[in-house]
Amino acid sequence: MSITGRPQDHRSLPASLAGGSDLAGGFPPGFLWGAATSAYQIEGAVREDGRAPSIWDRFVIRPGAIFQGQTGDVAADHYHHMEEDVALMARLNLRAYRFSIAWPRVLPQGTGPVNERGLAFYERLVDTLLARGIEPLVTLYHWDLPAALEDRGGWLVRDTAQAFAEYAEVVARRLGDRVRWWITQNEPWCSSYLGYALGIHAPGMHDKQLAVTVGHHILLSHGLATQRLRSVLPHGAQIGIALDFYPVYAADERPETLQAVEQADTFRNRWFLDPLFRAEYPTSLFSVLGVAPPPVHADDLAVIATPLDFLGVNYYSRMLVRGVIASSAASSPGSPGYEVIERIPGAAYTDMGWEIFPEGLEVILTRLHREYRPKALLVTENGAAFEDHWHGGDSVHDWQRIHYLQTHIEALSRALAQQVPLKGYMVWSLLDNFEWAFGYSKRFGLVYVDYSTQRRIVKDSGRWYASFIAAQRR
Ligand code: IFM
Repeated sequence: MSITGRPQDHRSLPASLAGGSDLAGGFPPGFLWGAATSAYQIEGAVREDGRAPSIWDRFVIRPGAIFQGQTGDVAADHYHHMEEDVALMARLNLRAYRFSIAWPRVLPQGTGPVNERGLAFYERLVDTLLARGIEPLVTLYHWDLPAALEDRGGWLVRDTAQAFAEYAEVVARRLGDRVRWWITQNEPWCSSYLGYALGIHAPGMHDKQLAVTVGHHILLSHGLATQRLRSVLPHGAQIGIALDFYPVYAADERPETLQAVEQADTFRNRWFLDPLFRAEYPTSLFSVLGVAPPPVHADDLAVIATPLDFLGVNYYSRMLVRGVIASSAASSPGSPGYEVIERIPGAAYTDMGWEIFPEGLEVILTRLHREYRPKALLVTENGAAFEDHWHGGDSVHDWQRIHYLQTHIEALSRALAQQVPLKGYMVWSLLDNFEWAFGYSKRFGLVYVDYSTQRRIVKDSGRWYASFIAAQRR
C-alpha cells in the first residue's frame, strides 16, 4: 500500500465508518474510542511529591543512550497540565483514555510505604476523566520499574513479580471503585528484549539469556497481579494485558523462508501469547533464540494463564522476512535464520521507519480471535510518527496521520465484520511525547506539544478523530 493523494474527509468514508448504523462492519454502541499515553513519556515532574527514580531515570543519563541526551524530566509536563489535558480529551470527543501509573510515584521503594501524594495524582486524574464522561483505562506497568527494585535484582528476580502484585493491589484498592479497565503489563517483549538483549531500553543490558528470564518474571508478575486484582476489584472489572504484535509475512515461497516466518512469529508474537493463552512456551522459542529455558517453577504457567477478560493489541506494522541459507553467518546458533526486509519498493513508511500496513491489523485481530479465543480484544495502541511542522498558529497539518488512522480504522471494521469481539481502539498517542531512545525527535500525538512553552496545538488528525467519533454517536 502506498499513500498518494489527500486523505478522505470523514463525510466521504464508507457509512460503516462515518457513523452509519448497524451495517455489517459498523461499530457497536459503547465502542471505546480513545487515545493512550504512558507515565514516563508525558508526566515529567520526576522529582516531585515523593516520586523516586525509576530505571528510566537512570538509563536516560547514560551517555549515548538517548537522542541528544534528552530525558523525561519534564516531557509534556502532564503532571502540571493534567486538567488542561483532560479538557483537550473532551474536545477530541474521546470516550476513553488509557494511561499508565508510575510505580515509583505510588511505592517509591517498589514495596513498603505508599506515597499518598503520588496516588492522589492518579485519583485526581481518574475523577477529572469521569467528570468529563471519559472512561479511564489503567496500565500498571509501562516500563518504569522503581530503581530501588532494580537494586534488589529487578526483573531478574522472582520477588519482583510478587512486588508487582502487591503494587497492583495498592492501586486497585484505591481506584477500583472508579476504574473498570485494567492492563497489567505493557509490551513485555519490549521490556525484556529491548531492555535486556538489545540494550536500547532500560536497564540497557545485552544478554538474551537474561531477556528470557526477565520475560518469564514479567509474565509471572502479570499472572500474580491478575489474581490479586480479581480478588479486590468489584465484579465486572475488566482485566487484561497489552502485547505488541507484528504479523509476519514471507518475502518469497522458498522452504527456508516459510520456516523463517514460523521462527519470526514464535519470537515476535508467540513468546508471550502462548504462555498466556496456552500455559506453555512455544517449543522452538528457546532454540530459535539460542538460549536455555528460563527458571520455570511448578505452578508458574498455570498462574500466567489465569483467565483474562480481554487481550490488548498494540499494532504498528508487520514484518516481512526472507530465509537465509543455513551456512551463512546470520543463521549461526542464536541468530535468527532470517533476514527482515526493512525497505519494500513502493511501500510507505512512518518517521520511525515502520511500514504502513493497515491490513496487518485486520490479520492480527482475526488470527488472535481464531487461534487464541480471548474473551474480548481491545486495540490498546495504534498510531504513527510523522515529521510534523508547527508554524506558530492554531493548526498542524498532518494528513499522513489522518490517512494512517482512517485506513487502520477501516481494518477494525473488517475485523468486526468477521465477528472479532473488539471493544475499543486507542490511538497512540494523545500527545507528542518522549519516544524512549528517540527522545523528542518522533511525534506520535493527535496533539502537538511545543516543548519550549508546553503549549498544546490540536493537529488536523486530532480534529479528524474528534469528528469521526462524533459521527459514531447515536
Ligand atoms: O511510544 C511507544 C510506547 O511506549 C509503547 N508502544 C510503542 C510506542 C511507539 O513506539
